Amino acid sequence: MTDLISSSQTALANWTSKAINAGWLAPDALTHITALNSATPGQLFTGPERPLVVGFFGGTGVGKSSLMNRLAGEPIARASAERPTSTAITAYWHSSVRVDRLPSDFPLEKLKTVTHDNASYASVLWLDMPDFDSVESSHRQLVEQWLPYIDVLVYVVSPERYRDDEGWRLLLEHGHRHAWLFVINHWDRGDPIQRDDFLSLLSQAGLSDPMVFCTDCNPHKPAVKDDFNEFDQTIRSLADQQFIGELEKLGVFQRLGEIRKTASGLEQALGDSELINRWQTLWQTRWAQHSDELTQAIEWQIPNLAEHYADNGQAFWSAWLPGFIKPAALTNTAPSTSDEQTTKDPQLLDDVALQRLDDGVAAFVQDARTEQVHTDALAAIVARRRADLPARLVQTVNQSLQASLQVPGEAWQRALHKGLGLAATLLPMATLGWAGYKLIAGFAEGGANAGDYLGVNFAVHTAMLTAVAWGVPTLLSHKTKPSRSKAAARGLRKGLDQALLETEHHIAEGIEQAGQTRNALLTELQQVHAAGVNQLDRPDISDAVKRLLIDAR
Ligand SMILES: Nc1nc2c(ncn2[C@@H]2O[C@H](COP(=O)(O)OP(=O)(O)O)[C@@H](O)[C@H]2O)c(=O)[nH]1
Ligand SMILES: [Mg+2]
Repeated sequence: MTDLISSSQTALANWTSKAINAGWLAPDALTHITALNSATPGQLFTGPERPLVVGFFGGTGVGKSSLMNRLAGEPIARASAERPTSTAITAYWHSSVRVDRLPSDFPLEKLKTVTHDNASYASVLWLDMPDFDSVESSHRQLVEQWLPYIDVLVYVVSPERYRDDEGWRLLLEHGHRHAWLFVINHWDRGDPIQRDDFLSLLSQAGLSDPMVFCTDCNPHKPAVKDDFNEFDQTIRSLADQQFIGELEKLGVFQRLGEIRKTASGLEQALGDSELINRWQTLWQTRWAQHSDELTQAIEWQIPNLAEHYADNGQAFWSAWLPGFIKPAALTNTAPSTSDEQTTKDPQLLDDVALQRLDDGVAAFVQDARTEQVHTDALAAIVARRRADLPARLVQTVNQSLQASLQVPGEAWQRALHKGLGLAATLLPMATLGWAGYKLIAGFAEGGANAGDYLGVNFAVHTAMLTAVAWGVPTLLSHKTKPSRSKAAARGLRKGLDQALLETEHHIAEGIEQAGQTRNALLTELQQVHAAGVNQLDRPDISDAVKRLLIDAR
């Protein structure tokens, strides 16, 4: 069972490291898991049977050591009016008990062991702990180190000091990890009203029917009538293997519960199932605003750019080749200083435009931070995608520009222009053909009316007609030639619209991708649970045990 705790803890730690590396959890998330103390009392012993581990815990001078001495029937623990009485843990156990698995980091110099041969207490291991409220912080450290190994905590108070803050803090913090018994010692000075008040405090802390014993352990005068014998009997009755087994199971269940609680805290740190949708909305809202600003930053350049690409012969001829406009001409990101011509070219994405692009993306990442979710994963994906954006934007605009320059004007304009161009070739040829026919036919008729096909008049008429047949369509063709700069401007605008839409999608895809990593991590966490914390059902607890537990279990 304890293997289940350590394997669950390791599996959760591995998962957490993965989530941290993926940028979905803050680097300190792992400390929550390493801070989990997964020890149980059973881990101190090797054998199948073990004693019940009972610890006395309470403030200075309340009489813990005196109580233990009284139970032992001999002065095993140092009890004294001097403060602090002890800096070590006094352990008292039967000589048959083997505590062979003490953790290696336990300070043995702070453990005083006393063995006995009292068979009626063979199944109890007593621990008298130093005062947790001592000025010495090492005392509290020692107490906290031992706490996970204790089944039953006997919280000893005095009639004057049962409202001890420090003890109460420990009770609330560690309460659900132990079974509890309560002793009001110094009962020779006690009053039943104090007992009732203490009971009501305990009930507020989650113990509705706690076992409280009032004792007088003053060794110097005979005890007043008290509950010492009942207390003694209760401990003996609890030191039963079934009860110990139940407590151990409960301890394992409770520690798995702590692992699960830590895990669910980490799970919540990944946000809820709507997180990605909200991020998408945030991005859309941001982009709606920033793409407008980016359009404005580019728009004023479009006439210049259109003029440049309409006139640029090289651009026109190389329009048939892929990548005819060097990216350097459209953006200043490529190193272009060596090329005089290129540096003078107008740029689609100048510094201002690039800054707008960055602002939009950065503003979104900032918006996403308001979600209380670690955004490193998102920021990294968005940054990678942001780096692609200028080249993608330029490519889309280029394609649109090329396409537009290849078909300038409207279809009818192009048809008319083409028709006129054809006419400028065909009509003069027809005219010359007609003149040639006249000449050959005249000769064939035997030279009569030679003036019709020879002579100055004929030549002048033919030349004039040919000139008109060529000149008129040529002129008209020239006049109807669709404007390349308009076509370029249209191509640039269309390309820009498309590129902005693509930019929105490119980042939205990144957000989706982040969401997929998140879902994969969550699925993996479910698998970690299935193999670990979900393996153990809550054990059945007898009423006798329930009475000693704080509700939180
Ligand atoms: N009057 C009275 N004195 C007690 C009682 N129990 C312990 N003492 C005395 O209180 C002092 C502190 O007791 P001790 O057991 O050392 O307290 P610890 O610090 O909680 O271990 C000692 O001088 C004891 O003799 C009690 O029930 N009544
Ligand atoms: Mg003591």
